[in-house]
Amino acid sequence: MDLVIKNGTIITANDTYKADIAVKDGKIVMIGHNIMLQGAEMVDAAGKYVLPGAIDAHTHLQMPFGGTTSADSYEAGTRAAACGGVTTVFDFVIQRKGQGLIEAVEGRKQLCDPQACVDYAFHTAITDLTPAVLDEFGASAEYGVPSFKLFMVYKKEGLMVDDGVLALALEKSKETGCLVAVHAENPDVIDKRIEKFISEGKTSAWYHYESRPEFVEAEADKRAIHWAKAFNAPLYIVHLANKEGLDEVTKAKDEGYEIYAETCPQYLHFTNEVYKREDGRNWVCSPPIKAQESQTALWEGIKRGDIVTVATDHCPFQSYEKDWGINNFTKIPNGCMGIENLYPYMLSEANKGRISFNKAVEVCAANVAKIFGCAPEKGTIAVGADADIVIYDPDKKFIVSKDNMHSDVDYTIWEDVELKGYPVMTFSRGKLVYNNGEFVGEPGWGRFIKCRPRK
Ligand code: DUC
Ligand code: ZN
Ligand code: ZN
Repeated sequence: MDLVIKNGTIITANDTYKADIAVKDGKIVMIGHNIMLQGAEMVDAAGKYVLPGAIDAHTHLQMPFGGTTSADSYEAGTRAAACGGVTTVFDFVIQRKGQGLIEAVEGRKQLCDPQACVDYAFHTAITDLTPAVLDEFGASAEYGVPSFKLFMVYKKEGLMVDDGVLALALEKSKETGCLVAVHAENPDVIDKRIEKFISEGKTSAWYHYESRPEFVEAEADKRAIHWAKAFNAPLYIVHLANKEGLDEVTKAKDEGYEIYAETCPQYLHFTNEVYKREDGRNWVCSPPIKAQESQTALWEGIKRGDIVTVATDHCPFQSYEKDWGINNFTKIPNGCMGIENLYPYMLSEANKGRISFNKAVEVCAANVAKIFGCAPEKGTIAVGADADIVIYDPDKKFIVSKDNMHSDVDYTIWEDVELKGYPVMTFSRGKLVYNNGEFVGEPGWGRFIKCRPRK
């Protein structure tokens, strides 16, 4: 036996109970009372909560974007993940024009493998849906990547696909047990609004929000849901940030369609007021953070179960890169950080009473594993599961600052946010990777997780 975690309160998506956990060869092998094993390392978790590691379903590590590359390498991003209790990271592979799906994934895997400090999996963002790529859906699923993202925006950046492609992908995903995810915003309306604001000299970060407000996202959510319904195909909407789109998700789910909505901590904590700040560019991401009404609706959506996952869209840039847009919001690289803040923030909200701890575990871990095909090994604490475990001190006070974060970025949008409770240890397959403020893992430890297609 390698490790015994004693006296803690175990919290999964469904249960809360006191028990000890025994770990061997990276797996949970026993859960019970008074487990005493010779030679095993003992961790006393009395007064602490013992949770499954979070799974960040949405990251963009070292991604070429916005005229640069996102600032966290695979090493820095997964190091920060470990320190925030995230033990599996789903990163986006961007398919280049003419590239095959598996070819694209293998290229990224080579980059990630020696760097990853926690386990990782991929979704592929399809930018060039040729007949050969469509035929590769099944093979990609067999390879371990059964989920694809389609950008309904970023036309000029060469990432966008049109509705025809979206419809084809949905139809094929249904046949092959894959899942299509969308970044939903309306590109034409955005482009015209940007043109107008720039011509009027309206160049501050506030006009990033104004160029893509609630209705721009809602229209695309509705359109994507329309196509998913037409093919009776499952659909996952990434980073949903607006109330009207969420209402459409609720309606479709009530009608029996398999529609999943994800939101992000930045949409749950901040409102569009941040874009009025002098440093508002630091919060520029797409879709932008919306008004209070949407934020309130997102929390209600989580409680009702219409938003099923919370993930980060972690895509940070250094402050000098954000500064490119001081005088023109269109020059700000889009993206925010959150990989180290996701679980501590959601657990803190649970600790403050907004949601239950079980709900926080459900949306940050259990549901992600189920939806993307890596349950029951990931996302829960159970015999046979990977020993991805977070020990959480509900009494620890923590104020976020760039100085106590572990990524490579020189600022954080979460600066000065006060959290009630904080992770004190993270285990990745039984190995201690974070201990009381310090990263103690190693690059290359993380493994590629092969996800399974849907039945
Ligand atoms: N949105 C961002 O803000 N950054 C990366 C990609 C995206 O869709
Ligand atoms: Zn996106
Ligand atoms: Zn994204």
